Amino acid sequence: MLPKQGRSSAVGDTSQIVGGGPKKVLYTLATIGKMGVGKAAKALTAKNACKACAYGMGGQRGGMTNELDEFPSVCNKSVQAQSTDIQPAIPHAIFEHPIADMQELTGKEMEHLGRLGTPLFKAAGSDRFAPVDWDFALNHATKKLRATDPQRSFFYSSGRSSNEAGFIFQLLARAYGTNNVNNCSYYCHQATSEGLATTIGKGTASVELEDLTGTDMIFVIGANPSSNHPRFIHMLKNCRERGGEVIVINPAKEPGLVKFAVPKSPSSMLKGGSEIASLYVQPRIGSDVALLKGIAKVVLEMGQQDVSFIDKHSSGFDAFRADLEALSWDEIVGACGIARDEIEEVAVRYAEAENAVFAWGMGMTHHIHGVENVEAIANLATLRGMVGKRFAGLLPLRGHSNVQGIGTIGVKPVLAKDVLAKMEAEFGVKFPEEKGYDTMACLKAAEAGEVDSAVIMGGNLWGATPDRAFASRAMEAIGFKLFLTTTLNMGHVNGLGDGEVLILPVTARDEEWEPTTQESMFNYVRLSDGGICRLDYVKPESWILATLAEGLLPPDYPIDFTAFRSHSKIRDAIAAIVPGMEELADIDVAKREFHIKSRVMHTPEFGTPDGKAHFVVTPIPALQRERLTLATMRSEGQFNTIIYEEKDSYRGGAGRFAVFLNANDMTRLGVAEGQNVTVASDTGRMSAIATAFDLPEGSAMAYYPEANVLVGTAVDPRSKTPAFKSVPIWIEH
Ligand SMILES: Nc1nc2c(c(=O)[nH]1)N[C@H]1C(S)=C(S)[C@@H](COP(=O)(O)OP(=O)(O)OC[C@H]3O[C@@H](n4cnc5c(=O)[nH]c(N)nc54)[C@H](O)[C@@H]3O)O[C@H]1N2
Ligand SMILES: Nc1nc2c(c(=O)[nH]1)N[C@H]1C(S)=C(S)[C@@H](COP(=O)(O)OP(=O)(O)OC[C@H]3O[C@@H](n4cnc5c(=O)[nH]c(N)nc54)[C@H](O)[C@@H]3O)O[C@H]1N2
Ligand code: SF4
Ligand SMILES: [Mo]
Repeated sequence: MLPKQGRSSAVGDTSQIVGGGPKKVLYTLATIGKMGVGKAAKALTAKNACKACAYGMGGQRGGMTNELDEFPSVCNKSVQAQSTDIQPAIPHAIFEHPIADMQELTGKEMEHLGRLGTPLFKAAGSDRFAPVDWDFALNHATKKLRATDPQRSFFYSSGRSSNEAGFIFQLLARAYGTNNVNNCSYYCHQATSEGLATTIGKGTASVELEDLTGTDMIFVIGANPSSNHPRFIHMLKNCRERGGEVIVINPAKEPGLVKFAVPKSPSSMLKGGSEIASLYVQPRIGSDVALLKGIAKVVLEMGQQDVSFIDKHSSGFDAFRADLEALSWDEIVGACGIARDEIEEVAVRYAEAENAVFAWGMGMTHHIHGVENVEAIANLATLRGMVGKRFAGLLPLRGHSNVQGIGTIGVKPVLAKDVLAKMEAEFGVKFPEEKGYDTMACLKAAEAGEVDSAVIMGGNLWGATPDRAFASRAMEAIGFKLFLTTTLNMGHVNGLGDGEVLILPVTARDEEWEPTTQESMFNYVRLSDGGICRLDYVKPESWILATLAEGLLPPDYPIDFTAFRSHSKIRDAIAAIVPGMEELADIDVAKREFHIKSRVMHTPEFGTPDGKAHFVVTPIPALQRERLTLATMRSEGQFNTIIYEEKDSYRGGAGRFAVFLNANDMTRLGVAEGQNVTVASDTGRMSAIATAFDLPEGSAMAYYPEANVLVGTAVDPRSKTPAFKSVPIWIEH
């Protein structure tokens, strides 16, 4: 039986099919303009958490409202995310084209094909997808997974799915028989989890949103919130307006962090933007440990450390101080390229701050020494007693809207001992004991021919993985791939190989049949109502996973997955198993959103065994100097591998294939502005357009995911995160 086309595509009112041009596949042009005001307003005001970033917005206080009841707290990103979901279904005629034709589309064109409205199947050896019905799809998936040795499978999830879907995803993987279950955080903030564990004994932010309203200093390290966490900019601007300081540490002079025109603020718009950074420090890529140690060294030299806090609430201080005393200024300045007086200026201002918040992003974690970067931040905060009190603390700027929740409820290869024990007790089941694989380890195993099946819930594993050729080899080698997704992306048409592929269409957050929950980077759990019906042939992720479990596990299996079709049953289980999540049990009745217990630290009680904050000695990493060092990052008009706009309005309108270089480096290399060049690394080559940017000499930048052809697969030994932001490159022309 051929499945239905999906309601909105049958109406065909909002999609326009155009043909011709160099691309053989026809694509629909769906934009926010065509969403219609009514549809857009409905999507934005409904009580659902924002789908885009993890800053958090929406939920039971109403769409466009944050936990401080500030309205409207919306930004362009959430509108973009909605514009994607609100599209009609991809017309079936598209699937008459071979997959090779689809590979010619750009990420943006894939996105604009529309929503996936039907399950798709690619048979072994076939060159195209066929729409299939749900019965076939689910039966076939069950059959394939049953025929697979669970140890030769993995489960990957992105951070957009709900706590409810995530919980049964990992439970299904473990019940099936593997701990190879992980999420995109191994490409993202895993270094933060590791680095906070060794220092403050926790893995997430120590502050809540309200703390940002009373702080007088905010460090923004290795992050570009003007594009990636836009609402955070308001807090930076407010901090400046209160007379506080914003200290940016970033090799690139990001225009949106120098000045920002806040749309909601008429005075900011009139003045042509508010000044955001009070100090802008531009270390070489990868050299932050040296800079942060330099700042700490000056604080000590000035005697501005918090002696009483250090005595009562910390350990490891003597070794930390001895290491800094032995460190020479030549070594510090030589490593980071920042003059001693500039470092002193930062330290003097930090010493004057009463309350400081340290925020950081991928510029810290995407390195072979990502964990040390995070530890160096925690050290600097601890030195002045800036963790464990109100208005001060540590704030990793998390990525996907529920990536933190997905980790909290167990989509990870190693569960905390207490969580595993409680899960086993709750269900009366013994789960696998071996250590599961992180994301890169899964792909390395796949490349080695050791993976037969993969279950991939959301995301774009092919596109997000370093070394495009490697990613293709690894994904192609997996004989059966099962994807759950809202839209098609390049990872659904590349890396497929000769094996079988099933792609199942899922409901977006605001279309879920039952309410779901999400956790923001402030440890705040929101309830999303769901309930909007746009496409009539898509299913919730939890429904699909429960059905798979019914087919995969024996009828007398102790866990009742059928009951988990009801999300309140899943929440009961999470509340019983995951410490701090007790309030989840009645969130749908009480409609009371909450901060996860004991995460926000307003008193100096830490999660380490001795209850103290630990100083950790962080050696300055050796950085290569023979070549340029390239960081790959995001543009204004993209959300990870989803490209909404080709041009970056914050970086002078640069296109996707810009390579940003220091002007002196360009002169030295004999490269002119706008010149076509080849960027080469040990891993691959990319054609690019040379673009001068305010960067330190030796540092360069290019956009992800395009530049993933250049990034190698080596990972940080502690967090397993690839070095997406320190790729040795050279320029050919
Ligand atoms: N609009 C939009 N929002 C997003 C996303 C998106 O793609 N688009 N993605 C979401 C996700 S998953 C994440 S993880 C976050 C990412 O948000 P960010 O962490 O802001 O991500 P990036 O753009 O990758 O990199 C941020 C900055 O790191 C700097 N940087 C590079 N190398 C170094 C270094 O060695 N040291 C220092 N100090 N800085 C360095 C770059 O110059 C860049 O400004 O955003 C989330 N929000
Ligand atoms: N070179 C380089 N590589 C990087 C990075 C970098 O800075 N540089 N950043 C890394 C980081 S921080 C991250 S987080 C990863 C991101 O890696 P991923 O999370 O794997 O990738 P995304 O591009 O965010 O995935 C977007 C896709 O998710 C699917 N999707 C969206 N919403 C839903 C939903 O509600 N349910 C389901 N089932 N699917 C949905 C859609 O297919 C969409 O195209 O990339 C990493 N890779
Ligand atoms: S800052 Fe993040 S959570 Fe807030 S509206 Fe924008 S994308 Fe959504
Ligand atoms: Mo991320």
